[in-house]
Amino acid sequence: MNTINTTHEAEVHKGGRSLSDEEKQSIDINGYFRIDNALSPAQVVAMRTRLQEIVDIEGDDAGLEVHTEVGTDRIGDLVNKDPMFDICFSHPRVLETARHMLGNDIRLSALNSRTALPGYGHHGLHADSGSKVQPGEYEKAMSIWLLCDFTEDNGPTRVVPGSHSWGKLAAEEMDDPNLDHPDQIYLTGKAGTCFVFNAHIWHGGTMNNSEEKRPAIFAFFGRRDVSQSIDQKKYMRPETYERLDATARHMLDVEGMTEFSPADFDRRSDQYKRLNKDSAY
Ligand SMILES: O=C(O)CCC(=O)C(=O)O
Repeated sequence: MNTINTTHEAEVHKGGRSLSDEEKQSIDINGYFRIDNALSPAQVVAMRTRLQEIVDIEGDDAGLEVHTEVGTDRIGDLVNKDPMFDICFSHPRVLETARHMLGNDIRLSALNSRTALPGYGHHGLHADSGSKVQPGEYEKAMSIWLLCDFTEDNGPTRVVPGSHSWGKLAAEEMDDPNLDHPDQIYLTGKAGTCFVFNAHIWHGGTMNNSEEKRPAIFAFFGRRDVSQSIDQKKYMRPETYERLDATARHMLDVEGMTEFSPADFDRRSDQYKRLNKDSAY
């Protein structure tokens, strides 16, 4: 038995029961899976509060590591911004689901947040991997962590069940991927729920028609032979590295680091100091 399998079994054990055959079959067919109570109510409140603090501190720099988008608050690289987010890349059932989709040898690709502001948030249907893959050759899996209840009104994520296995892109198949797909469903659920979905599934944000923000964290996983959205080694801060255990370092693929290059990130180092100064964690 190799290290990865041993780690995997330990994680499953810590997290209680592992996926049943029925659950695995549903994941294979539908391309997504719901995990209730992945976060406690206290974690939800703490994360929501911290995301807002980070957005306020980062200002116009927020999201620059990955992507910015009008009408949303996006934050990149949450790995290095507060340890409270570590659960999003270490939750046993989430990892087991991602491994069921991709195979055992996975790593974190990126850990970001996206908060749809009132009146915004709609996306065209898309896959988070630009390439068309055949069933069983899946490269990436996404997990979305609900930091408020997702209702039909406040901009829940939509997915087209089964589309991960079609080997086709929404942009090629639909006249207008911004429109509804006849088979789409909304991923609604209580705050603290985590949906894990095959990143090849056609999905997208929807319009937040409520008066409140719709915050969520996205932990993106990929096969280890596929490039990361954020090169975790380049972004790794020495203090983050220190606190991560061997399993977490393996998940981020940053094991054995002896040199860090904060010079590359001078512009941001003050920002990181400010982020960490008042952290209660
Ligand atoms: O925020 C959402 O509901 C979906 C986000 C999404 O699909 C994306 O950022 O690619």
